[in-house]
Amino acid sequence: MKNKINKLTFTSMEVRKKILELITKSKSSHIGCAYSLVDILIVLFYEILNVNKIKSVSPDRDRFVLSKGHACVALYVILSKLGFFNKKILNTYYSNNGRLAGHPVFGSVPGIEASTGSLGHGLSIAAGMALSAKLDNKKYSVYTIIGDGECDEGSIWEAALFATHHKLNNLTVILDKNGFQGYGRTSDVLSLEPLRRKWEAFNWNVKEIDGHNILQIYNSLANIKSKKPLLIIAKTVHCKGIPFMEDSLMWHYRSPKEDEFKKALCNFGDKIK
Ligand SMILES: Cc1ncc(C[n+]2csc(CCOP(=O)(O)OP(=O)(O)O)c2C)c(N)n1
Repeated sequence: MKNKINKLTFTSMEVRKKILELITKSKSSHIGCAYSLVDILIVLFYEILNVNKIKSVSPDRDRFVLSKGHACVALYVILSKLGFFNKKILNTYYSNNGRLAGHPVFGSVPGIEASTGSLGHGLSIAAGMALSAKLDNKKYSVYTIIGDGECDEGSIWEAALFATHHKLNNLTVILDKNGFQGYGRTSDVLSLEPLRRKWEAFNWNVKEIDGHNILQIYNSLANIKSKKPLLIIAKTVHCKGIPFMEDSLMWHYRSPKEDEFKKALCNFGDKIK
């Protein structure tokens, strides 16, 4: 397990470095919220999801929906590393007529199961997929990542009701609790607390983890046995991995300037390609 964790930690550094390069080059946004979910995405795609079935679009594949679609650059980097599409395509991120838009588009590249970005909808889509699995007697599982600010959307709570009503124990939601949304701290804009008790009141099984601790992420996702849908509240840090950019709202929308890019790059050392 120790080796596995070291490998995944190394991969997360590689992914973070590539995200930094892509966001800086394209002058796009959302580095903070892409970095907060990198470790979760890596455990999902390298350890939990049946990736080969997803690649071959098997009807039995697990489904993953990135509900907080604005963080999709992290997903693109991981999909390209896993061979879902040619790495050259990655360099067209955010460019005119490119396939990798600033928000995920269903069918743009393999591995994107839903168009998201308008917040509050990914969980409903995932719940529909989970219900579909039940109706078709299929064994696949459905996973989605939502943001804490995204929980301001009423549709999140409608989907939460729907999932327990239909006993969707094949549905896992990971809530990336980085404490920010577009214009401020989530606690200042619209407080969600007591968050755990709210989801429990909606009859969900709830776990709380450190969203950057690879072992905790893995343990929370492996061998899930529950009669209810599962919500994992992952406490994360906005822009985790670049200390001078961590936990600052600025990095929701701003992209690094040349000097900031160079300073940020120092965090990754020579071994990270
Ligand atoms: C329906 C909707 N309203 C507003 C936005 C603009 N928007 C993009 S990201 C964002 C913040 C979302 O916060 P959170 O879900 O906590 O994600 P984070 O970026 O903090 O990871 C907002 C408001 C949107 N994409 N969709």
